[in-house]
Amino acid sequence: MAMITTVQQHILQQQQEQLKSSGREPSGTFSWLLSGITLAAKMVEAKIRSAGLSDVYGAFGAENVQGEQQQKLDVYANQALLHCLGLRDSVAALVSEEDEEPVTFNRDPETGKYIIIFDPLDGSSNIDVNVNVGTIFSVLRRMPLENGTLEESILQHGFRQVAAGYVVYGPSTVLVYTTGNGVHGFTLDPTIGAFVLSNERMKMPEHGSYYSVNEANAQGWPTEYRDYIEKLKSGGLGKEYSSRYIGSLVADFHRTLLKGGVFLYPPTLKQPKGKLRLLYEANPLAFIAEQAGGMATNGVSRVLDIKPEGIHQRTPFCVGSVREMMALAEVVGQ
Ligand code: AHM
Ligand code: MG
Repeated sequence: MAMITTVQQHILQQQQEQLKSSGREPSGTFSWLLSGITLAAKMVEAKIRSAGLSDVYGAFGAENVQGEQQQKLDVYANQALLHCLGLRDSVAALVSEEDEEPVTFNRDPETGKYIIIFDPLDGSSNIDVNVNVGTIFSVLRRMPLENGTLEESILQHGFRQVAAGYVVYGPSTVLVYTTGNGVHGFTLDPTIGAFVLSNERMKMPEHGSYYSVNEANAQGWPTEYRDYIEKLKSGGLGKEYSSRYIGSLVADFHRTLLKGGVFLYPPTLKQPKGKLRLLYEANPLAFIAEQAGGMATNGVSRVLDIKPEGIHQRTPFCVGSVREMMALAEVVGQ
C-alpha cells in the first residue's frame, strides 16, 4: 500500500523534529488549530464544486468593509472559517478581511494563545466564472498581556507570523503552508477527504518566464514600474518575458511559487497604497515566498518588516524570484 502523509501528520512530525532536542512532545494544539482551517477549506471546496447547482453564485447584496460587493460564496467561506476556528480553545481572535472588527474570545491567555487572520475567499471577481479562487491565512501568537492588549497583538510585524498558508481551489484543491521550516504543499484527495502531501520543501525557481500584473493600470503606476515591465518584456533581464494574470492573487502567487517570475500590484494614482491588504494577503504570502527562497517587498522595503497600523491596511505588493526581485529593487525606490 502506498504510504500517505496528511497535513495534520506533517505538522506533528515537523513539531516533533523541532522539539527533539528538548525531549518534549508536541501538545497537538497547533495541528488541532490548523485542522479547523482544513475543515473549513473542505467545506468551501465542496460548495464551490457544486456552485452552479446550489444557487451560491452572485452577489449577496451587502458591501463588505472595503466597500466591495460581497459574493454569496465569500459569505459562506467567512462563516465556515469563523465557525470551524471559533470552536478551537486555542483561538484568542479571528480577524477576517470580510469583517470590520476582529472577533475576540474571552479565553485564558494561557490556552487562547493564537490569532488567526484570513481572507476567506480571495479573487471574488472570479467566483462567478469558474476560475480559481483561494483562502489565505496567517497565524500569530498572542503577546503576553504585559506587552499589550489583544488588539495590539493583532498588529504584530509579519516576521512574527508562526504560520501562514493558502488553499487554491483549482482543477485540484491544493493547500500550501509554512511554519518557518520550509514550504509544503498538499493536494486534496477527494476519495478520502484528506489533504495529502504532494510537494515537500517547495522552492521558488531563481528566475522565471512570466511577469504578472494588471497592465490596465500601467498609466497610473509610478514611472519606475513601467520601466521595469518594459525591461522584462524587451529582454533586458536576459530573456523576453511573457505575461500571465488571473486576477486571483492566490492563483497568480501559486504559479509564481512553482514557476518563478514576479507578481506585482504596484501603487496607482487611484490607489496610492495599492490594492492588496497587508495582514490578509501580503504578509502570509511574503512569509511563504521567503521560506521558498523568494522575496517580497512593497517596492521599497521588505513586506515582513512593515509595522501594521490598522487591520485593513493596504500595501503595494511585489513578490517573486530573486532575479526579478533584485532587478525591481534596482529601479524602484532609488
Ligand atoms: P478581493 O479580495 O476582492 O478578491 O481582491 C483581491 C484580488 C486579488 O485576488 C487579485 O490579485 C486582485 O484583487 C486583482 O485586482 P484587479 O482586478 O485590480 O487586478
Ligand atoms: Mg480578498
